[in-house]
Amino acid sequence: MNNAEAASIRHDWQREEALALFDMPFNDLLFRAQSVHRRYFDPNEVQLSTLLSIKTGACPEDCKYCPQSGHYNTGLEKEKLLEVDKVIEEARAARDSGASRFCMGAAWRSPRDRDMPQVLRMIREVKSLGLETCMTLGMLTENQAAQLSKAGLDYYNHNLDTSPEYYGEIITTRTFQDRLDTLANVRSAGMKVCAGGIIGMGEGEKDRAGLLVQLANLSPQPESVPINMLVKIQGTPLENEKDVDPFDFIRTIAVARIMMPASHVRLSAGREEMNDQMQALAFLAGANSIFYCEKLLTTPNPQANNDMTLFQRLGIRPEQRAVTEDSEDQEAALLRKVGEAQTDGQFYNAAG
Ligand code: SAM
Ligand code: DTB
Ligand code: SF4
Repeated sequence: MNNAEAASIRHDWQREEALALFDMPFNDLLFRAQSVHRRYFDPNEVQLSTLLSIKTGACPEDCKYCPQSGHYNTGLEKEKLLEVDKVIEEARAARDSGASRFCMGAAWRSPRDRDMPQVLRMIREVKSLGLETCMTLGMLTENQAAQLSKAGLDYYNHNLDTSPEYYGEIITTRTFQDRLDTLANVRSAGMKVCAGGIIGMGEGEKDRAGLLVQLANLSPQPESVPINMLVKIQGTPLENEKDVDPFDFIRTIAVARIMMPASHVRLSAGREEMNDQMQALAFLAGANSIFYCEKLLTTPNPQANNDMTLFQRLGIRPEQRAVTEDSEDQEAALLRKVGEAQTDGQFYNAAG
């Protein structure tokens, strides 16, 4: 990013301005988002992050969307903190199938001090494979954030989820301010911030605008902005929520791209419910990252082969991680994946 690009990033967004973007004609909005996107990114590159649940279920928080909350009966099988070796095995497989970042998620309100040594070992080992590291473990104290950063954690994911006004409708066991406090601790410990939200929880357009204003006005803006479409989970209070209009979801991506021009915007949960055309529109609107794994934390996600086939059809390349000795291996692995998808007959043969 050059100086002019950095200087044009704003931290004084007003909700009315964000709402005005949402209200633009769809084609005008997409054109503007794509124009911004091209000033900051290669429009044909998408970053791949693989996700692994390192501790599953029985969470004390009451997030109304979440299959892992202990407050609802979702039939989920709980799992205690995974052994480091198991995590390494999964991280190596992610690297070999072309992911550049490995994200580890735990169903905690916040990590306990006695879990920290195991968590820190995970970070060191995953990093030594040449992958970028990301964790999402709930709220962090300053001291915990410093420990994670020192072990080599590149990114911390902590979502604001929705607008400050709607937050209390979705979660009562913590406040919006608690989320902001953790994000501040992550920043001051020197880690990159991954923060976004969920669309489809019954919120209005003003809440979507309010969420994006909160994210964009963080200074610096989050490097990574996951936009999740609610995965409706039986047993949670949001199980019968109405479907999001796909165009409204795409609008949210486009507005995020315009307001946070230099951030990676991730097309996150919900891709199982999206057809290829909708995903292509999301990339056109400025999404340039996905979760690349057959399972998110507890719910299904598209198969790697299907993602590679879609990328091939759209001429999209996976973004390579910063050059390391292993990057040639990574390229070879990706070519192999594409080759496998071709032999599986997944590609449309234009030659007949
Ligand atoms: N417990 C930690 C926390 O809440 O910060 C980390 C894990 S939590 C599962 C990570 C994020 O996943 C949540 O903040 C939420 O945005 C997203 N998420 C959880 N359940 C979801 C669902 N059913 N649909 C879409 N996104 C979901
Ligand atoms: C994020 O924004 N989405 C991911 C990740 N950060 C941790 C989680 C999505 C979870 C979807 C429901 C599940 O699989 O449990
Ligand atoms: Fe727990 Fe995180 Fe799920 Fe909330 S979103 S219930 S904090 S795992």
